[in-house]
Amino acid sequence: METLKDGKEEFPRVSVDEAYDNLKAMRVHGAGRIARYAAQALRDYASEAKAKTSGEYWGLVLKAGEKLRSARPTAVSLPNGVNYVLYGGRSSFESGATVEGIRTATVNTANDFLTASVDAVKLIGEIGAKRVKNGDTIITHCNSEAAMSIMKKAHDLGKGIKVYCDETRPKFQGHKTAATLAAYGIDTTLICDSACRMTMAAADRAIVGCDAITVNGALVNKIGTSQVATIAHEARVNFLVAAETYKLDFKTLTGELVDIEERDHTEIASKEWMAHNPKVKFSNPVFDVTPPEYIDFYVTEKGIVPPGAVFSLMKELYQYSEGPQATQDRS
Ligand code: RUB
Repeated sequence: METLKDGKEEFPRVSVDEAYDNLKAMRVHGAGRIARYAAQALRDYASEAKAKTSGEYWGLVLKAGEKLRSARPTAVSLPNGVNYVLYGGRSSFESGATVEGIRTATVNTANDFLTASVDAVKLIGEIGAKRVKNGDTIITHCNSEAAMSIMKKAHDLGKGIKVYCDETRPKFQGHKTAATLAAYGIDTTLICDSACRMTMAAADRAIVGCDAITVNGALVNKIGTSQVATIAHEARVNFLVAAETYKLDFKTLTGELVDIEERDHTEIASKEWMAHNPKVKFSNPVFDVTPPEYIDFYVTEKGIVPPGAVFSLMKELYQYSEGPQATQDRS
């Protein structure tokens, strides 16, 4: 999906239904981007929805938010982004505002989120690049804007880094990462996922992105990330995770688990092959969990966070979160 070139909006304007379809089909992917895409679609819907009463209007906006939230289950950035947008409108609705008042509050909060999300990626780059040494060889997995922000900034600082990108089956997001980094002028090599252990011998650091952070400091990210982390651990290679704080999964505070998305099996075998091999079963989980022991630290827009400090950070930020947890007793 192309971004708009006018410098104002990251994504073309779409209806909520189109946004849902594009998210589901992964025409827009990556945790930060899907959050901003949904926030922008919800903002545009809220800016135009027609209703006679504030109750009716708010009901429509909530329903649109619900639909967007349900497009992909694992990346918590999606519900967190949508809930952030709804937070502004809800406060306004609950204080008895008119349709126009709620509309303005919702649109403004959405714009705040979009700006904060883009700023966070930039800040993560600045903070993370300080942890990269001159001449480092880095391994990355999948396609993370936040992880690439660190690598780009390290390159800008003249650190002369080299990057190996895992291809990241089954959807090959690593190709996109390799193309982006090479176009940026970084010395980039694409490897197949199975070459990760062989390549790790030459690496100084692994840097990956994040779809969700659980209360115990574990990372949920694209399938294969935990293999990279295990291999980095074995080779005593520094493993860091670039993550905006809206990837904290607050529901894990109360013991809920992160739902791992299972996608269509045609992503791993063609229909024809399946028809020829009717006895073969398929499994296509697209995210996995890396235990906190294998993570050196998270790089967030608020600074470096070791996995053991995630609980404290969640507690600190909890009061600002919105969504199912916002209706729970916070005492
Ligand atoms: C993308 C993926 C990325 C994270 C972080 O998965 O796992 O590493 O989303 O990306 P998918 P970012 O392609 O299935 O969405 O740093 O851009 O938020």
